[in-house]
Amino acid sequence: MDDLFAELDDGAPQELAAGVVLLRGFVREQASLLLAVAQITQAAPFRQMSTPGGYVMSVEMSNCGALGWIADRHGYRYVAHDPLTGEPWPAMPEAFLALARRAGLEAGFADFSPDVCLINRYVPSTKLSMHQDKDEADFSAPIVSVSLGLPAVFVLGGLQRNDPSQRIGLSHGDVLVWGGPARLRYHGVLALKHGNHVELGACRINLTFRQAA
Ligand code: MD6
Ligand code: FE
Repeated sequence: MDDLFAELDDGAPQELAAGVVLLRGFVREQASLLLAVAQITQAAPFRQMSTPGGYVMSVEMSNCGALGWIADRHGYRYVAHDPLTGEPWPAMPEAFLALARRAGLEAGFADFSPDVCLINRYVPSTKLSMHQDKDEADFSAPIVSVSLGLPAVFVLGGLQRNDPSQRIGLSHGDVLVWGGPARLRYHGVLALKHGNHVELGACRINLTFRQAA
């Protein structure tokens, strides 16, 4: 698996496929991002959501921003209030917005203006099944995905569920930007391996920035 993480890392953006750009080690404010995640999830706690099909997702989720992504037995959608607390989602910290814009720009997407940050928490054996991100109003905006903590294997499929897939190792500080012709590609995350991250312990946090409205 190590070679998944071993691609040349000279700090330059790597276009892995049309519209998929990997920015290795792009995050330089890890500690403040993690502090903000702790504050956000104090107000809007991590929770496991249920799918319309009745499965409980193993990933724990929260959100910040004007909208938040939720799953429940009625479907998948964006809502302005946290159903757990009835309160608006916590505001998106300025540092989140700045990071997402900087990453979008670096990957060739100017004017990225996310209104949602979905926060995903993985512990060992947590996985995310193959899916498309298709609950947003406008697919012209990219998605910016920030990985923190334990490394994970991201599976990048095609536009059809059964298309061949490739695997991408994502480590602490890596950012994956994803848009244009790739915007509706299937993708998922393999079961997280056991490990201990110096800052996060046995945990991976993913921040997924989207323009939903
Ligand atoms: C994760 N990410 O990395 C889950 N979706 O934990 C996603 O589902 C995702 O990273 C669209 C684009 C990039 C992503
Ligand atoms: Fe996704």
